[in-house]
Amino acid sequence: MSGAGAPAAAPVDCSDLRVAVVAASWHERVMDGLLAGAMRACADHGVVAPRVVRVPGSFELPVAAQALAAAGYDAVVALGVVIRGGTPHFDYVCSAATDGLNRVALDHTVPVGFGLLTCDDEQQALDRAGLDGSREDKGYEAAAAALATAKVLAGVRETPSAATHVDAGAVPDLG
Ligand code: DLZ
Repeated sequence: MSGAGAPAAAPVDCSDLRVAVVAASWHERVMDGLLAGAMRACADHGVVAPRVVRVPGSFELPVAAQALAAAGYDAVVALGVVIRGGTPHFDYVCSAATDGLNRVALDHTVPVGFGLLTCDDEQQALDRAGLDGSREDKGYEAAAAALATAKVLAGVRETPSAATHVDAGAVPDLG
């Protein structure tokens, strides 16, 4: 999967949202970049004092995300880096983290930003970490996606049946 095709969206005001970031601790330099990117996204969207929780590894991200969702946060951003080694361990950690985070989002109807890098080597991770010289800023992207989705969900809850958006390709209701 390449980063091409990502939407260019202006930050929306999220100053009314409670936001938590859960970050694993393996691969410190990459994690520092991801966490800084997520915090930059929160600031750009007006989030006040996002809560940051650290866990040991990416395998632990879902249980912490679940606790944060259950505690009432409107959006959770999950950050981690898993680097492929010589055994199938990589696949187990990646799929447990991915499936677990998705389950938290669906069970709690809370967006969980997916800032988990699953890389063949450290250079691939550095390229995506939002550091000087990185090509991409996945921590920022994951946080921005969670915040934008939280605003969408808030709008759905406020006006569950309103037709508030018709895009250019939509067929008008003539009835
Ligand atoms: C054990 C392990 C390994 C080998 N590699 C990584 C990694 O690259 N990134 C990461 O976030 N965590 C790794 N872990 C730790 C597991 O995620 C988990 O913390 C341990 O298996 C303990 O449950």
